[in-house]
Amino acid sequence: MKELYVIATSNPGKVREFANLLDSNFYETKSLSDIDFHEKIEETGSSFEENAAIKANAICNFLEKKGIVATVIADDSGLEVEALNGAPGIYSARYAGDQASDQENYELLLSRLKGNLDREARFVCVLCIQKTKEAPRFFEGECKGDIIETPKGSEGFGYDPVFIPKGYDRTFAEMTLAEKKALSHRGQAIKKMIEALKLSPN
Ligand code: ITT
Repeated sequence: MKELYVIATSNPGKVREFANLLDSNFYETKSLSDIDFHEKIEETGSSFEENAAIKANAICNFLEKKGIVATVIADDSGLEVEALNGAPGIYSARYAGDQASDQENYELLLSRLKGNLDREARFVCVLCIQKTKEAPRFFEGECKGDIIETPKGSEGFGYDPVFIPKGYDRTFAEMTLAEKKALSHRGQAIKKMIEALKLSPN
């Protein structure tokens, strides 16, 4: 029987980046809607790691109650901007308010950086992988870059239109999914997880 993996995110942008993660000959992969999980998980932690663990744990408990044995992969991520002392950080998804859109979030960021010549930033992603009843494991990835002044591109999600990775001249929102994955914080964390756990990627 194939091992079941649940990708514990309700962010459609992340879902796209996790799609086809594992070899379907060996694993069955499900999303939160596939397992009928529609609740909001409160992210009350004070680090990416804590929040990733909270999400993985919530889904593990949900699966356990249903008697389903699975491995859960949760992602907590965000953008740390040097000139803003690491903000928005763990608050990236709700920088401009609880219901804020991606555009409202990056516009607030651009307004806070207006006139500032220091544009250095990094994306961080912490994955928490947890099998029902087992201890969680964590994998972290980062991607350094700069915040531009005017948004560019329509791919990706979140702060992608304002972030150019170091050594490149296009934003993440101007890259294909494959190009972004090769460079991104999420791509790096996924690579570490696959290597450490000897998983078979797609
Ligand atoms: P889940 O908790 O359901 O996974 P979320 O969007 O609330 O979804 P986070 O709490 O981890 O997830 O917040 C991550 C935010 O950081 C995300 O909403 C974006 O604003 C930003 N972010 C993370 N990774 C990004 C990426 O690859 N490109 C652009 N923005 C990103």
